[in-house]
Amino acid sequence: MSIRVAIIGAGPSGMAMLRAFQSAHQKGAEVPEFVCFEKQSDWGGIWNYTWRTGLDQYGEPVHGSMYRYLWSNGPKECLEFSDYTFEEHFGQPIPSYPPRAVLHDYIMGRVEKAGLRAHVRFNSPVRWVDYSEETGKFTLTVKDNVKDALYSEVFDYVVVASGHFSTPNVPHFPGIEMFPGRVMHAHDFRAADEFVGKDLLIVGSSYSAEDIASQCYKYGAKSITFSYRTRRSNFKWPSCFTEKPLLEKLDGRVAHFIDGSTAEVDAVILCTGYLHHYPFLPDDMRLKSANRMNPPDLYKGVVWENNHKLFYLGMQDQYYTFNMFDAQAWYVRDIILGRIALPADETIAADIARWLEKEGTIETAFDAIDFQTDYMKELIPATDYPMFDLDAVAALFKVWEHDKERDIMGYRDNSYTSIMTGNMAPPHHTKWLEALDDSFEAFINPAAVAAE
Ligand code: FAD
Ligand code: NA7
Repeated sequence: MSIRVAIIGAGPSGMAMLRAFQSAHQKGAEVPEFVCFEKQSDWGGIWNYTWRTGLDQYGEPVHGSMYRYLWSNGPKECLEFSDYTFEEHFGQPIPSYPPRAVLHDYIMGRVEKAGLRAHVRFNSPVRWVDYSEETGKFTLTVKDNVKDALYSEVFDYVVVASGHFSTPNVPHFPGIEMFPGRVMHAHDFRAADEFVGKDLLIVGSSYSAEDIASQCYKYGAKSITFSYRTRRSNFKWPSCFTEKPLLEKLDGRVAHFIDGSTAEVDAVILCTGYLHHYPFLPDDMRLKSANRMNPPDLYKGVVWENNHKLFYLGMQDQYYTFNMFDAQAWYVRDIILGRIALPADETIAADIARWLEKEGTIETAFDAIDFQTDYMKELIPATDYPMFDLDAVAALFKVWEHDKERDIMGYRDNSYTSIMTGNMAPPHHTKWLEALDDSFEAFINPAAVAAE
């Protein structure tokens, strides 16, 4: 029987794995049979917007955490594929901060062009993965949701690409059960419209908190009160924003904070992050991690230390995204193809320890950017993924951090030069704060939308 590879998830990471195999095949290499299992009815992962929350039509937990009006929160120039540029996809340079639908179109464009859809089994959540020491093979149990039937198949390698920003981390605060307004986690946030004219409490101080607060302000929320646990943000928020320390309790509509201050609010949005959650994996193969730059037990961030036929993609906290998933997928592909030989177990352990120690030295956002840049520098030269100027990407991430500090509501109006093509992005036709239509057409072809 030929070698078989199972990929769990057809989000950007799983799609990178598909593309990595196809790229090798295109260049004449013999590649194994690869099958991707995707629980949603389409690919694109978290970029595949769904209006649903809670459970989907088959009773599966809804994967999507993205909302309407989401625009990229980082410059597209930092995530561009080096083998498929934005210009190649759109036929022209486009502005630096596209809305979700535009980025979704871009990531799908590469795999559609490569004809990879046939490798994906949709509506197919992986329920369980077993590994047999005797045969050295994995057995995957999969649910075919359309046929409403379970089945099993055997594979030589498994690549876990199921994402880690989907299962909400939901802390409890005393009194929250009696709160008379809306309480939700960021995972279930879909549109800012319902919060027009409302006073909002947003718990958390990271990306989801800052972006959901910005969206709600943009679409007409009356006030935003942030509650941070560890650190307040560095941003200059509009005057209707307040930053408070940790929420202590809720008493009716009144939120009490640990410094003794209070605020009366209409709704609570918990932007308290996500759990690494792999309910289809047994303990000895399951990554247990917080959201961090260097998840444990993974050699080069991808190879499971105790079973070198099991891989994880995209499990790091992310500055780099799409091109990092590529770097990882190409690396994993080359291990499977026998182009990269894994060293002895002691060397693997020492390398994991080296990265762990390096992670311990991260103090600032710039340190984290440099850390992930160094990681990219280690992965890409090991494969034929087209190298690009990683120092330029790191520098751009730092410019982006400064742009946000300078103007949190206006940073998306900036334009940058593509590291891949050297071409400058045009400014968007409308300032982000005034751009209420986030559709693909309004962004790419506004003249046509205006003519309608
Ligand atoms: P995902 O996109 O989560 O895809 C995982 C896939 O696995 C999904 O399709 C899921 O259905 C499938 N799956 C899960 N479990 C199973 C199973 N048991 N069986 C079969 N299939 C399964 N990144 C950026 O670069 N720019 C941004 O602006 C940005 N904004 C973000 C905003 C939000 C709200 C969130 C949550 C994330 C954002 N990200 C952003 C980061 C985002 O996580 C990455 O861009 C990217 O989507 C990660 O890709 P992935 O394939 O690893 O995971
Ligand atoms: P992150 O970046 O993991 O941040 C989680 C936030 O939630 C962070 O501010 C945490 O504070 C806070 N948190 C976690 N638990 C608690 C409790 N118990 N109480 C109060 N605050 C808490 O997740 P995000 O959702 O912001 O971002 C994830 C991705 O989604 C990212 O890629 C974005 O682009 C979109 P801490 O600093 O740990 O004290």
